Amino acid sequence: MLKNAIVRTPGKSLVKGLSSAGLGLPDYQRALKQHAEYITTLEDCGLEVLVLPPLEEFPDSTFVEDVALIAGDLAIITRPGAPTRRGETKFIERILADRFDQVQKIQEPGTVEGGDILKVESQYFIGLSSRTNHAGAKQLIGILEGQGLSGAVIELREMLHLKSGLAYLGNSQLLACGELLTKNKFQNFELLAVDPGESYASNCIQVNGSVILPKGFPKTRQLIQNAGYPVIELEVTEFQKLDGGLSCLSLRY
Ligand code: CIR
Repeated sequence: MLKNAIVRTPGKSLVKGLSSAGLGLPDYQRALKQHAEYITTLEDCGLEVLVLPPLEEFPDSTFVEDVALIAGDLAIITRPGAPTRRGETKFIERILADRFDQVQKIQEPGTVEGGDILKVESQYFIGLSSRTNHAGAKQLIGILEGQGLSGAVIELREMLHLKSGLAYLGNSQLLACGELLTKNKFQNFELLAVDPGESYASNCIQVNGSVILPKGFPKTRQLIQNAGYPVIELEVTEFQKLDGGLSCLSLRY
């Protein structure tokens, strides 16, 4: 069971966030409303949510998942590949140092962003992307192995992050799209293929049995419901404009 989530309220500087989506600038007021609904939904799923204040100097800091990974009693502070995001880590480190006995950090020249890390039971898949490099993935796997866990790398060519196109639903079922449908590392899983026209919906999260899905992707909703999971739909359009989505907006543990 997941018990906690950490989120960070977007700042007004959100409009200056990194983006390749080509969907225009986010509307700040709408982003705040969508963020508030995201928090309420996590609470409805049984999580206690710690809401951190905006960090105006870091436009992408609401995507809090990218700067840390929580693995049991250990918090791992990442080292974002995006230079404009690197300074976010010291803020999350302060928060996690108060809550976790052990804190480890990805070190230069390694880069890792949390969006490239997917936990599947006691195993972690790590996407090698423009944000997460070999050195970072190697360090991360070493840290995980020190905890009796394991990690495997997945090479990405098209996606920003691994979780842009992959989600673990539970019961050995992965939701996947695009290049992730053909990776041999997923042989032991049932792959639920997201329609190419709905690829954004691959970034969904399973929280205590329910799947939280972006609103407006009916084929994916049906696919997940057919697999036996209740679906909660949430509007996240303003974060989609910045290549972000449901998983990136929280650290869940
Ligand atoms: C970025 O490019 O870093 C942000 N605009 C979006 C980050 C999305 N995070 C994620 O997929 N885990």
